[in-house]
Amino acid sequence: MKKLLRLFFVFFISVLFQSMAFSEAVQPNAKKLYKTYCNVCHGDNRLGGMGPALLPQNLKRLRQPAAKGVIENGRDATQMPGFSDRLSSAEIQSLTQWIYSEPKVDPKWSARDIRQSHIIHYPDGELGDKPVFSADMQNLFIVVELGDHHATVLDGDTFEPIHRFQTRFAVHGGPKYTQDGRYVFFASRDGWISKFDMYNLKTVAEVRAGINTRNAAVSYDGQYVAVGNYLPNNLVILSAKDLSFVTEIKTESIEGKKSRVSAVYTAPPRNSFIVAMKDATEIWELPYTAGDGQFTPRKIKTDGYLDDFFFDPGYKHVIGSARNDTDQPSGGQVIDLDTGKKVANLDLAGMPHLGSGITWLRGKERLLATPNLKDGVLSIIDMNSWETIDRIKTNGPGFFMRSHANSPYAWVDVFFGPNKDQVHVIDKQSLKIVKTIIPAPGKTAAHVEFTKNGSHVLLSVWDVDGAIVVYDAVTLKEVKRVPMNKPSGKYNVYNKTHYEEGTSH
Ligand code: DHE
Repeated sequence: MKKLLRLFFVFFISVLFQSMAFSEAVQPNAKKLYKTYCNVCHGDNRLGGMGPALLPQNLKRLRQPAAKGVIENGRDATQMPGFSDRLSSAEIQSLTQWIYSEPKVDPKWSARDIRQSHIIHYPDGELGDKPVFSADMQNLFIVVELGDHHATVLDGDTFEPIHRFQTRFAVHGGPKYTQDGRYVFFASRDGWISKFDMYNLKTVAEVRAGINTRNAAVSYDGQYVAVGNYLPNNLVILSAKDLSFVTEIKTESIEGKKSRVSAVYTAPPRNSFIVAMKDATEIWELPYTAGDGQFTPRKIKTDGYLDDFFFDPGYKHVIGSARNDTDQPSGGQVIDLDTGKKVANLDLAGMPHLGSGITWLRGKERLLATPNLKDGVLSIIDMNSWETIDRIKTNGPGFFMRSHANSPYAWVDVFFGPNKDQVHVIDKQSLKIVKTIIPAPGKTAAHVEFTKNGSHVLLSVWDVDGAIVVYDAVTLKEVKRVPMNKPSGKYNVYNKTHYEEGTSH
């Protein structure tokens, strides 16, 4: 009997080892692989380092098969090497699955972490106070090139690049200028905030303010940078002088429920930041001139979620809409920021992208136009009555919209679908599409910005083999093509710092 038991034990152990060896081959230890191959660049706990954070929240814009391809073959024009010579396909698959899995404990990014990440490349006062090149400093553009994570400073008169420099990985949202146009602040999806000196063409300071960041805003008085984070759930206030940490405001609703921040904006006439919440039915206003360093939020209760914002020119009203919120009575709401009360519901088509909205005058009426991410429809709203006065049919859902007070036209792209290479030009008075431009057949054409005086329009061919295409804003004829690597947004100093009605703020 003892012999039989011993035999059974040996058999059991060998089966166990075999099955362990099998499961090891099929499901290699991703955590161990990460430590060996990824940790050095992507940081402890997948929080990012030289490379981006590898958490589901940060990777949602990259599909799993594409991520697997990056691990196999590397990513062009970055430090990311391919691992197919060292890792088996099963190991790469396992790593891919793991980086898309939720971490066991919520990642933390404390004030201490922020302080420790702070880098001052050039202390205040070390660089000269005069531009190191000659150009109209008000007519410069920053063009973000997503293809290889660079940005280009472009002369808005000659359309010649002046300087090209590396940004952090995946800059998102508009870089924000100080009022004099000397400095510009970038936010990356991984939470890095960079301060760039336009006079000296140098990145002067950087800090990691979060793990998964939405965007940043600069106070009108140039004192503070506010950073809105998904992860952790907070707003971080930095000094605009050197990006040093000032304070953190945990984003908890009136009922004490944690919320991600959808976006933060500056409201110049109000001397405050306005904050959109992802998980709370509230809007926050954060005055920044109280001088007590407290940044106490005024929490305005709203009727439903509002996570995408637009403001009227006087910043009296915020116009908000929710993404994927089917309970919403209509596409959007108008809230009076003084009273905190809703003054109107908006009838908006599809999934509005109010952040890309613009306004213009038609006769005496001020109109608001907003594209939407789901349907090929542009909603036109009278900002006096808040009625939708027109719906312009486009050849597909659009992402960005632009005009200029000096231009008779508004431009909107067709970002999604088979017509993604098209951009419509709309007459602002008749509300008719007068021309559809295809700058590069088959390649996405998106995001325009006007020059300072509105004479020219710069459009992105959103491709690694892409370009900025310059058009005469009146004749709509192409003037120049500047090759660029997946240029996304472009930002004119004058238009941004003067809150031009045809551009985003
Ligand atoms: Fe953006 C601006 C939110 C996806 C490119 N985008 C913004 C802003 C917000 C926002 C709140 C305003 C911030 C600012 O400028 O301060 N974006 C969102 C989303 O919620 C969404 C739909 C999903 C997400 O993943 O976050 C989204 N955005 C994208 C993209 O896929 C784009 C096309 C490519 C990318 O970079 O990821 C993209 N977003 C942009 C750009 C701006 C922007 C270029 C600046 C617009 C401007 O001209 O001001």
